[in-house]
Amino acid sequence: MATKRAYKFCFGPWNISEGADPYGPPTRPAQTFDWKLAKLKDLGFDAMMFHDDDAVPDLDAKSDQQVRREAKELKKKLDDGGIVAEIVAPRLWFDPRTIDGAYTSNDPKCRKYAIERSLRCIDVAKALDCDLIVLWLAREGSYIRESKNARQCVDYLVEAIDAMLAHDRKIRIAIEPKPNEPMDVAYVPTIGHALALSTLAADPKRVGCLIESAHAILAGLDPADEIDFACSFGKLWSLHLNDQNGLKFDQDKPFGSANLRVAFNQVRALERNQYGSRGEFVAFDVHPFRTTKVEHWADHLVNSRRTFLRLVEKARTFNESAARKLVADRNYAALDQMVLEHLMGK
Ligand code: XUL
Ligand code: MN
Repeated sequence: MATKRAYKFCFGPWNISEGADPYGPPTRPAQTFDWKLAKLKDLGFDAMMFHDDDAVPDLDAKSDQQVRREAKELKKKLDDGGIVAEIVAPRLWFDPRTIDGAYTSNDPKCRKYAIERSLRCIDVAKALDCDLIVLWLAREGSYIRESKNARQCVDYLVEAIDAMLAHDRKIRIAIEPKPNEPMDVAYVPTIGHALALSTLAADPKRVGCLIESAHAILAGLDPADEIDFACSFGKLWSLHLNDQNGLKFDQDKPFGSANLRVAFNQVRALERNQYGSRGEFVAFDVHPFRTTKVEHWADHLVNSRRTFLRLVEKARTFNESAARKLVADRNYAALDQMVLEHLMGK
């Protein structure tokens, strides 16, 4: 390996979650933002990712001036701790106005709200000195196919993206696709869709993507191939590593927890594309298990980073020339076993 790059890591306040699920209440007490930030620093992570209202709580109820002031106060707190804000994402799935979609709602007043909220999210990002906005298009899709016009919805999405690009000439947008949950069927389910959408934007150079391992798996894809695909276009600007055990609810398991080989191949793809060399971060969008005790609250983050770094070692010590010979000989049985032996420690 010619370059031995170091990676930079981050997570969001929502990744120290309290354990509630649709069937039961929290299993751990709520913690303050300051506690979470202190934890992030103690664990030696480099950056924090934010939703707009993680940065400025209850932002819809506040004036523009107040939002900017609180964002600046947060910036100072981050600076004091030597932590940067990696991304800011508009949370467009909680408000009653986003019940039937945000940018693609059938109601023009709701679409207007979604765009205005996104512009405020950009103001928050600017105050945090962050130029990357993440769009997880949570409710852009349908529960009932006939309820929306999907052709029209593509135009709505482009309109919203263009409004954001015009609001600030410096910001970039990374679309985070997910095929389902909360929607039955999402309009932007894969990286191919995200990148195709970017070509319709007013300034396609400023629209890229974020890959989340679990979301790719939910789309029936291999996240490593999604990484290579996005990197072929120079569009992988952020990353949510985690794991997912098959096609069910979005699990956000620790990285490598369900399928170590799929995790290995993601790391190999990141290595060959030199992910991180242009300042990109590795984020873990992972959650503690519901059963996790308070004293083990951040272990899923520490474990994900540890697994990632162990797999970087594995990728760097993989016998590439032996693998190439097996490929040339079309001896994929031996190649398959060689990968397993390598992962098992030989
Ligand atoms: C949802 C998800 C979100 C985004 C940020 O599945 O991954 O946490 O990463 O809005
Ligand atoms: Mn995510």
